[in-house]
Amino acid sequence: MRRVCMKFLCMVSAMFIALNSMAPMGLASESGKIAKPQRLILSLGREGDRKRLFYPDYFAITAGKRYTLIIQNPSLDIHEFDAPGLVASSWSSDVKVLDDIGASAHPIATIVGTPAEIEIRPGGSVEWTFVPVVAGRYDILCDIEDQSGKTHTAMGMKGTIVVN
Ligand SMILES: [Cu+2]
Repeated sequence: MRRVCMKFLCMVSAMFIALNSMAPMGLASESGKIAKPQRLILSLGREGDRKRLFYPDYFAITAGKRYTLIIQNPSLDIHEFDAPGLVASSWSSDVKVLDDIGASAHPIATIVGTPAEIEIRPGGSVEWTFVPVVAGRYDILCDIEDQSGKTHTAMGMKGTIVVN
């Protein structure tokens, strides 16, 4: 039993090391320069509203390609972007914190590495640059609770990112 556990642990840690240290494939273009990431926009609610929804609630992306997911909160409430499965199976470059939404936004912090959970206040945005490595279907959630004690996800704020 112990041996099996050790084997499993070794396997998991080898996968973790591989994910964290590998130079993601498919990044270099033929000229040798690193390809620009494809930009995707995810909105946490909509401007001025209190709906508990992601817009859009579905993305299909490709393993091995580099993406910048722009997560913005134009709504009146704080929201989260949680995608634990996707984060664990992706190579993360960095997370930029911006002071606004859209073209006038300026980065005020850059966190190098892997985001655990991203919480964004109204009027802010975050840009997560990553390469999905493992194909699969990953949930996106918002664990913020309303006064009722229900999470936003329980109220409908959920989505899916499919990695092909
Ligand atoms: Cu929320």
